[in-house]
Amino acid sequence: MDYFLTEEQRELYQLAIDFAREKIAPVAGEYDQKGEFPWPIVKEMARMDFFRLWIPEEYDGLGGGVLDLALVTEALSTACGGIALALAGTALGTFPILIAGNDEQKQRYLPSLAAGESLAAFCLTEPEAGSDAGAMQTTAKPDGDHFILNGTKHFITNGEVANYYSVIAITNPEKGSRGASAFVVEKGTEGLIFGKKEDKMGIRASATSEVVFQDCRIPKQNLLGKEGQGFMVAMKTLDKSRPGVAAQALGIAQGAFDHAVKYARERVQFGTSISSFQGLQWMLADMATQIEAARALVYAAAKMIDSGAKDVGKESAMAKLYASEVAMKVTTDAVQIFGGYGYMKDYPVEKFMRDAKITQIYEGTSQIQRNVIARHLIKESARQH
Ligand code: COS
Repeated sequence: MDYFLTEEQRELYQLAIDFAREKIAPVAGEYDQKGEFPWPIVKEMARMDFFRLWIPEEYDGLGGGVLDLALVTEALSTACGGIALALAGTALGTFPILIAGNDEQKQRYLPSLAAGESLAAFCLTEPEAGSDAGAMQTTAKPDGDHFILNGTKHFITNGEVANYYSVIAITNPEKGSRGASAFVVEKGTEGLIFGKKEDKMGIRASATSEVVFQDCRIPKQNLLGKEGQGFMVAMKTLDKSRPGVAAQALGIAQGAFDHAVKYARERVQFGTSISSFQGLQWMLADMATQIEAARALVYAAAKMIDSGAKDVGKESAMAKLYASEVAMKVTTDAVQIFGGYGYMKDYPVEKFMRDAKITQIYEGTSQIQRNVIARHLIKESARQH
């Protein structure tokens, strides 16, 4: 389908697809099996300038937007959603700096992130604050020219491998989530400790770990925006990043579909290619249609964000909800088309199915996306009537 992308965007997508085929696909299985962070591929992605995409030109970026990032994330995810996450997770960690950082902070952090010399992570989730992000307990106490952070963030993408951590912590406990503030904590700061490294079902090439703050003292200059704006910064970050998860889901679905359709052509049962059976044809037709519908929603949400639209929460949540549900459905159907072979690790589709599952969970579960969408719908209706 034609989404009327610019010539540059088509080239960018093709570049990333070629990269995915040549550099990621051959090693995706090995990284998945070992659960290892793909440093050599990350270095190559940096050489391809993928980390510059969403960073403004004045900070050594390419000045692109969420759509550019989505195109590359989708393309890389057709080979491995876990490896693509090194990039998308860094974008997520960078967004609070872009949203709330001052020029000095941007100058300090963005150029090395743009070059891919540093990676970023976003620290919001805690053991007791997942969907209810406002229930976070990590504190940042003012102390002269510093804040002292204490608490545990967990399930942090790029945990341990990142150099800069965008952290949301409570500065005014009396105000609950309205008393949260956003900070950057640099790797190497005393009291920034990496805890348990998670052993995951899917996206196993992505590093996920606990990030613990123990009397972690950071300068006041590391506060992003104003005190009390942290929850708002977190929500705006998620509004901007959810189309990226949707793009990851889309790529995973596309990758699984490509394998499934090829297999359906080649596999012979009852003396003929299984692709000649109508039951299977209808599955393929539904999978392709769902993928295309997800793509339309993801690109539209990304374009809306890039246009500077003020409130993108609903569209962003819709894209993430729909694309992640499609990813789960399509990858499950791909395993079904492969039959018993699909269930075996010798074939690629079971990995796509494992990788798809997280897209329905992180950066807000499908249930939370529905809550966000419904809140917007009800507010819009109240405004109209
Ligand atoms: N943009 C800007 N501000 C926002 C916002 C958004 N998208 N969403 C909420 N806010 C503001 C509200 O306007 C409100 O501000 P005021 O106090 O000034 O009115 C404040 O934030 C609190 O909002 P709300 O009362 O709606 O927050 P809730 O605690 O009810 O939580 C949900 C809302 C459930 C949507 C939020 O907790 C959420 O997104 N949870 C999922 C978190 C998540 O995705 N976690 C995954 C890990 S991150 S990788």
